[in-house]
Amino acid sequence: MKMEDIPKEELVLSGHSACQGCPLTTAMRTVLKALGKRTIMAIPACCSAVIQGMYPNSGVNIPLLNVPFETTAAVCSGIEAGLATQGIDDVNVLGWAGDGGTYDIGIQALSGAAERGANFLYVCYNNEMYSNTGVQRSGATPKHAWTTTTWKGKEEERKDMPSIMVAHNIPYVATASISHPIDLYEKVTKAKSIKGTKYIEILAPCPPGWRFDYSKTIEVAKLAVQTRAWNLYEVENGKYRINATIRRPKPIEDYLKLQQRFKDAVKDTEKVREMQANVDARWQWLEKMVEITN
Ligand SMILES: Cc1ncc(C[n+]2csc(CCOP(=O)(O)OP(=O)(O)O)c2C)c(N)n1
Repeated sequence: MKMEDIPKEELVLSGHSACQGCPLTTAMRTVLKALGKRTIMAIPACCSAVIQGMYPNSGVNIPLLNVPFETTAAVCSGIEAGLATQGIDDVNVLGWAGDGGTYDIGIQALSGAAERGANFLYVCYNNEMYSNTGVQRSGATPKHAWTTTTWKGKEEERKDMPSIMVAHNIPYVATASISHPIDLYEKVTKAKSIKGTKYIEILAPCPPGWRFDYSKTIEVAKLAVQTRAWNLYEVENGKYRINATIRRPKPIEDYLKLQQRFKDAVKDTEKVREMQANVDARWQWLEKMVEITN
C-alpha cells in the first residue's frame, strides 16, 4: 500500500481547536479514513473532546458521543448492543481515549468489555501524560520524564498496557505511531474486519507537554521508532509480529535530547544507560515473543 491509496476524504474537519503540530488529529484522520463514515465514536474527557468541538458544533464528520472519563468502553459496549438489537451490522464502533483515560481511569470498563468480547475497536492515543489538564503524569509516562507532578522526573516505570490487553485474549492488539500512517491505516483496516474487542495504541508526541518545537512532532515520533523507544508490533490471536524492524537502532539520546521533559535525565549518564538498557531488553523480549508464539 502507498500513501496515495489512503482515501482523500477527511472525516476530521478543519476548524477544530487543536494546537499546531498536535499528533492526535493526525492519528484521528488516519483512523477515521480507515474506518469510514459508518462509524460511531465515543470520546471521554481528554484533548480530543475539547478540540473536536463544543456542542452543538463538531469538528468530526461522524456521530460522536462525549462520555464521562471512565466509561468509554462501557459506552461502546452499549452502542454495539443497541446496534445488534436493531440488526445493524455494518457500523463500526470506536472508543477513542488518551492514555490517562485508558491506562488509569478507563481501565476497569475496558477490561470488562474485553472480557465480554464486546465488538468494537478501542484506540488509545498515547501522549504519555494527562495533557489536557496541563501535563500531569499518567501510568503511561516513562520513567525519568518531567511532568508537572513529577518535576524531579518520574520515579516509576510505565505500565505495559498492550500486554495487559493481550492478557485479555482479545483477537487483535497493535501498537502504531503517527509517523507511520500506512502501518496505522492497515492495522485499523485489519481490526475493522475482526469481530470482538480490538485494541490499538498510537504513540502521539505532544509538543507542549513533551516540550519540543511544534514543527517536530513527526520527527520525534519517527525517532521513537528508530531508537526502539516505541516498537511497532501486532498480536493477532496471540501471535506476535514486529512491523518495523530497525536493524541499526539509533542511540536513545537521539530521541531524548529533542525533548525538554528529559533535559535533566540526559545529563545523568546512569539514567541514560538505564533507559538504553530498558529499550534493548524490551526489543529482545519482543523478538522472543515472536519466536515462541509463531
Ligand atoms: C472524572 C473526571 N476526572 C477528571 C477530569 C479532568 N480531566 C479532563 S481531561 C483530563 C486529562 C485527560 O488525559 P488523557 O486521557 O491522557 O488525554 P489527553 O488530555 O492527554 O488528551 C482530566 C484529568 C474529568 N473531566 N473528569
